[in-house]
Amino acid sequence: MAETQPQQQTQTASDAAFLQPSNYVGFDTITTQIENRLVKRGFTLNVMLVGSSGLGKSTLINTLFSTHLEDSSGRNSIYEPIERTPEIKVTSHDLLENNVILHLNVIDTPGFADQVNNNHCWDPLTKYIKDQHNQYLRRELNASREKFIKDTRVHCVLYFIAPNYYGLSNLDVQVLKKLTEVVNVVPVIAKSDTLTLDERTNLKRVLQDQFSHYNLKMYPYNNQYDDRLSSEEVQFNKDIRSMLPFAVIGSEDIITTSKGETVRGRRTKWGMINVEDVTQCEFVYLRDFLTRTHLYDLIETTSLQHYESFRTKQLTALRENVGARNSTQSQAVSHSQSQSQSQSQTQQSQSQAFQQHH
Ligand SMILES: Nc1nc2c(ncn2[C@@H]2O[C@H](COP(=O)(O)OP(=O)(O)O)[C@@H](O)[C@H]2O)c(=O)[nH]1
Ligand SMILES: [Mg+2]
Repeated sequence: MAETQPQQQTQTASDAAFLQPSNYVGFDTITTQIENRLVKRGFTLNVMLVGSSGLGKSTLINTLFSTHLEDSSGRNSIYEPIERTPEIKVTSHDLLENNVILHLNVIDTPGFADQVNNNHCWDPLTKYIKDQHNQYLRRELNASREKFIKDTRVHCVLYFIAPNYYGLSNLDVQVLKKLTEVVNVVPVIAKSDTLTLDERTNLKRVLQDQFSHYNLKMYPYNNQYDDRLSSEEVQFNKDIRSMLPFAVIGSEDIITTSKGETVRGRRTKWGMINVEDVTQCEFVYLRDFLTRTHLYDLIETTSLQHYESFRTKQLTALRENVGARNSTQSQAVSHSQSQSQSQSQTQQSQSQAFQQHH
């Protein structure tokens, strides 16, 4: 009995407050146990692609996951119609890497600036995002709740900015304002091979200024006081924010270099671009950030921040509605009670009058 009793040890300042068992108990394996469960279930990531038609949305998502997930709209002849996404389209894929299953849902959206009047063209997007939150909330509040609620909430919006010299258009600003309020938005400069290095640096600076001028909060957020994050993570997020938007190039083609290496890239008249070369574009930074360092944080932030604020608003509104309904009902009841009281008083006086009369 005495050997198994945990005893207090003061090893370092940080674990001074913890009791350390004198023998190995094994509860440290809980991390492996959790990992096994999670790996068995797999992870779900829902990525929404937003930007004008032809900015390379489909190509980039295929490049990111090294898989052909979406058809790109490149044409082989002028007679082929230009493919446009007329409505929100969700495609689902199960990817497997070293035993880990990723249920990836790609939400393709109608291109912006495709219409003559682009007013409120963001409505279907914000509606889709809110509808997914709503569905999740309903499932959560169900009396017979599912063991694992299917997660269709959008974890990340990849927002494609055209490679121009002036930065965000008015439409971009309006759309980004709406989106950044309800979802994690990661901005990218599309087709950055069309910009010279100076133009790219300049455009990045303009965009950074516009983000702060219009107060557009891009992901990762400045969660300095978030106790989930270590100081290194806070610093890392700060470094990433200073790099936004990532200047990317997408390609589905595998090409062979003069040295005989096969790389993912674009062959042009004047040479070739290796998409995975960090001296040529920031695609690798984006991929590492989305898949290797922040994949779980995107999912968690969606749940703890965006969904939570939606949930709070909905439940508060519901409570207020119920409260208002109850108070009208109780007013109605008290009104009918006072009516019946006055009726009984009248009856009483009538019966007194009746008795006096007889
Ligand atoms: N120069 C260049 N062209 C690209 C890039 N990404 C895609 N494209 C081309 O742009 C065209 C439209 O791409 P697509 O992915 O269908 O655009 P989406 O309409 O936004 O989905 C295709 O011909 C692609 O090959 C890029 O980074 N640079
Ligand atoms: Mg497309």
